[in-house]
Amino acid sequence: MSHSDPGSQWWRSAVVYQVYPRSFQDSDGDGVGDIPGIISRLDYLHELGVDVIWLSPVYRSPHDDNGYDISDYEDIDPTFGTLADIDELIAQLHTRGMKLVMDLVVNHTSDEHAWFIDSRSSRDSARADWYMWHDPRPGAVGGQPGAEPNNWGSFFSGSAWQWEPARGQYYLHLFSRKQPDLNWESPAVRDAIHAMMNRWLDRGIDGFRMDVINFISKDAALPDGAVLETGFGDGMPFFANGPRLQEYLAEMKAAVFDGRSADYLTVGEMPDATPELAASLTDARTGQLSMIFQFEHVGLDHDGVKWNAGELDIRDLKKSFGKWQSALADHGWNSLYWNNHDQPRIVSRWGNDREHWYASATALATVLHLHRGTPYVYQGEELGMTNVPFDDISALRDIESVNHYAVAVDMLGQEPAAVLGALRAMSRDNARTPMQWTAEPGAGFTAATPWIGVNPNHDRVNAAAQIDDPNSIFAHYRRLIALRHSDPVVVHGDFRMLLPDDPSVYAFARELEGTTLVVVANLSDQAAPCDLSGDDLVLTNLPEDAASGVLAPWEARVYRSTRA
Ligand code: TEU
Repeated sequence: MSHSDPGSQWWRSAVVYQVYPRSFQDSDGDGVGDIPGIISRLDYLHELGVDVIWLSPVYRSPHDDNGYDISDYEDIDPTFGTLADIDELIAQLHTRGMKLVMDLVVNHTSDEHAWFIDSRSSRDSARADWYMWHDPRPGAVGGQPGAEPNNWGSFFSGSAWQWEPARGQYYLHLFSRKQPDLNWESPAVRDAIHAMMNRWLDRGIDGFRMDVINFISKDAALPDGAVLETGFGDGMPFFANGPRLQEYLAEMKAAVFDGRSADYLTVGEMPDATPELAASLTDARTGQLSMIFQFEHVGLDHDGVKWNAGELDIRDLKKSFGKWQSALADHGWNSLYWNNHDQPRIVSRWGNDREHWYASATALATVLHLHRGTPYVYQGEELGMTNVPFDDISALRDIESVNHYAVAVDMLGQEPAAVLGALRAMSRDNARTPMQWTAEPGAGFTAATPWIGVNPNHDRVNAAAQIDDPNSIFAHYRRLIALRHSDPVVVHGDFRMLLPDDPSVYAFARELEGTTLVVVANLSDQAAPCDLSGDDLVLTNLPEDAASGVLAPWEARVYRSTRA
């Protein structure tokens, strides 16, 4: 990523499409998606108009966390294909003028990575300090409850520490015990990661999405955190946005990107990042990343425990997005997303996937894509894919969901039906069911038994029913992407929030050199008064003529005005 010429930042006008490889397209009949399957669908993505694929991990992995537990960064897991397949994907994308961003998961590896096998073997091994090894609490007996170095809990339930008898020490795992955290204090760890990244760039990829990259610098004191309802401590204040984070990212930029003439897309996934940190990290003049994924908006409908999620007040959303737009307005850059493989489907979460499925999906898309920043489309979002009516815990696959159910029901004594209800609303599995290509059994994803069940509504919600329909959600996404590619105001225009206190209408303006776009969207099930408009109606999601002064439920409009 070069900062020498901000204009070279191609990713400011790009739209990124996230592919979750396990669920996108199966080509070899094993019920799991693969790289040849992705290649077979590139014309569909080119038709949609997206510029970049962000590919979730396809590296060798035991799949404890569906590939976010990597055992070899430089080989492809046989489930997904081979290195030759990834080279073909790169070539096929570049032939279409598209790009490939790979997932970089370097806060942790799999416990089956050669590095960890070496490190856990002995305190004197060549990689003894490559992971976060710590002695039991003073005076405690290692391996006994309460002897862990601190009280942090894992994101996937239980303690964040695992006892290793061979070393007489614990290792830290913020996620599953099969995902040990790397020790970024070690220059050898950083050098090995930089070398791996350089070899992937030399292979022809166009950037990285960096998994929980703001967790790589921990507070060396590893203090206990505030005790949560799980009974474990909240370590987030001590491992997120740590003291050496920007130093490590600057070192990575110098070692990997600066010496290259090309400009790369780098997006750091950063739970608990602040606008101030993001403004510094993404500053086109002095920053280290193109953009980050911040998590403030996807935390607005719950109290920090996503299983307690409730309704969203769009005034909170306007306040949050408005803050992030302002904070990064001068020299920074936002990412824009509703969905990814960790979030429930937006049309079910904040839209209305029953009475207003089409209108709410397209209204939410219009609001997001007309903000200043790079939009991300998660596979199936462009079709209005919905959450899944999981009827039993056995239908879920995600370690986070399965572990949560076990803790909530077996340890906390919560009602199974209530826990399943919370999973139906917020489980990551909602985003991970097979891509819905057709109405046939298997949804055109596979002819075999899929690794996770297909959403029963694929008979109605599928690509075949939409790609040739000008009034489909797919067609609306295609129009939004085309507008970004054709109108410089969408990419470069200043942002100004309007009607911040309106409980239903989300409205804002984008302005560039005398041209103004006004976006108005009624994000509610009731008609809403709104007299904002402009000279020309550029885009709308409802075919009826725009009645003045009132927005129908989930009606969205984009107007353009040009000052002489
Ligand atoms: O997610 C990190 C992260 O913040 C998630 O744990 C998120 O907070 C949670 O899923 C919300 O319930 C990244 C990857 O996107 C995720 O798929 C991995 O499980 C995780 O890191 C570990 O690699």
